[in-house]
Amino acid sequence: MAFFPDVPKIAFEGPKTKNRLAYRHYNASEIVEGKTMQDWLRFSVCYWHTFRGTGSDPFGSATLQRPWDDGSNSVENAIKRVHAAFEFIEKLGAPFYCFHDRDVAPEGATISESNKNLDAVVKALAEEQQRTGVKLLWGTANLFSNPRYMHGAATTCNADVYAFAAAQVKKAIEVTHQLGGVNYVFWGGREGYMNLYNTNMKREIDNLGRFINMAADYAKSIGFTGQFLFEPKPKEPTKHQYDFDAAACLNFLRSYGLMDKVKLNIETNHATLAGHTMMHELEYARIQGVLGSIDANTGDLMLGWDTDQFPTDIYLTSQVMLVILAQGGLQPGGTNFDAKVRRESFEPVDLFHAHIGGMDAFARGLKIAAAIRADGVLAKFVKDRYSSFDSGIGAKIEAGSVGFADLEKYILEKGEAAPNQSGRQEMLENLINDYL
Ligand code: XUL
Ligand code: CO
Repeated sequence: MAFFPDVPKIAFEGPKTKNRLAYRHYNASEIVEGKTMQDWLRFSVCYWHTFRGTGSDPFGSATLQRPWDDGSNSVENAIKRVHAAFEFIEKLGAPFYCFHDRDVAPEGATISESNKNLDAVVKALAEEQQRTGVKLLWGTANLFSNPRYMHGAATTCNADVYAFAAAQVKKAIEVTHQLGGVNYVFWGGREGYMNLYNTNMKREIDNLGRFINMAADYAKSIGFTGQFLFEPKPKEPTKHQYDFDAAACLNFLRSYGLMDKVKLNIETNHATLAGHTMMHELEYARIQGVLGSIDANTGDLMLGWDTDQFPTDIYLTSQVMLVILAQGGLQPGGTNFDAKVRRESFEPVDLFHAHIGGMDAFARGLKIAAAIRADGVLAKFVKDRYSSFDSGIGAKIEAGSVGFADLEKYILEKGEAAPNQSGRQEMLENLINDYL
């Protein structure tokens, strides 16, 4: 049965095509800097927005037409949805997908029933992975929708809820492992607080540290070798999320002995909500060796919440790809479209337009970033800018061979510092425009 009967397999037709259901730039097998576009980009479709999104908002109900979905919470409906999802992913030609446990299978009245439902749907997912060759980029557990998690999961004040969350994550890691998932994600959900008057922050963060260590121990015990990823987000749903940004997550990972066990999954709209650019967050993670994967989307600078729009801005994708190329890729991570179509884009074909646009924007970003790197203009400018640290007193500072007294002696003898050179920001911004 075809769920998208009017949509053929999406092909690369080049920038001149008039066909809106074709790639203009994403050519999976094209080589850029020694690797295929597919390998650099490792695109992933997210199950929650793309197959569970309804278009409802606080002011109105569902708008999205999903003819394969009967709206029920049955396992049968969930399995039918799996078939629609894999037809979509296969036609798009994305190599990966991602899910939360509760996106793919309905929660039951007890955890045993939920696990049973999940097993039934995982069987269908495994069959579809086998049939199509689509792979699981990451799995995760939804520890925020059920009312039991109102105070958080690993940072809850209710020890039974903590145990419930542990049982849920244990199962989610097991199914991720079973499906050959190459990463497992922890996004904070409700791990944060609304008001310090009722909150023991130290206890909450310590318990979160214990939770992630237990998860890592369990994953190891069952032979799961995928990468664990933390996903920073500064606010929403709680006012203060503990995983505020890459820097806060790094502090957490270092404090709880998790640096060699967990990397980061950086999301554009989360970066901007934290008052950072995506490029800043990516570079911060990269230089510390923890850039694991990305959630590709974009926010709206006029709106202060997580709008999760599909990325179409070539400046943004070029900046993202500059950092990813500098790291030599994201593997085993990838580029997951944690993005949703607007509620006004209610037809199934809009899912194709949205993903094609995002994939083409990233493919262009990849080509633009590679061209900038090939010319070496930015790299040369930055290298020259810091050249005073390559020799003389600068080299001694970086070698750690001088202290404050030596530096004072040096500058007393010299009298004044060498003159500064221009940062040339405007010239560099103009130069980047030449590549777009
Ligand atoms: C929420 C968000 C999540 C995570 C997975 O803002 O980004 O969907 O990516 O839990
Ligand atoms: Co995300």
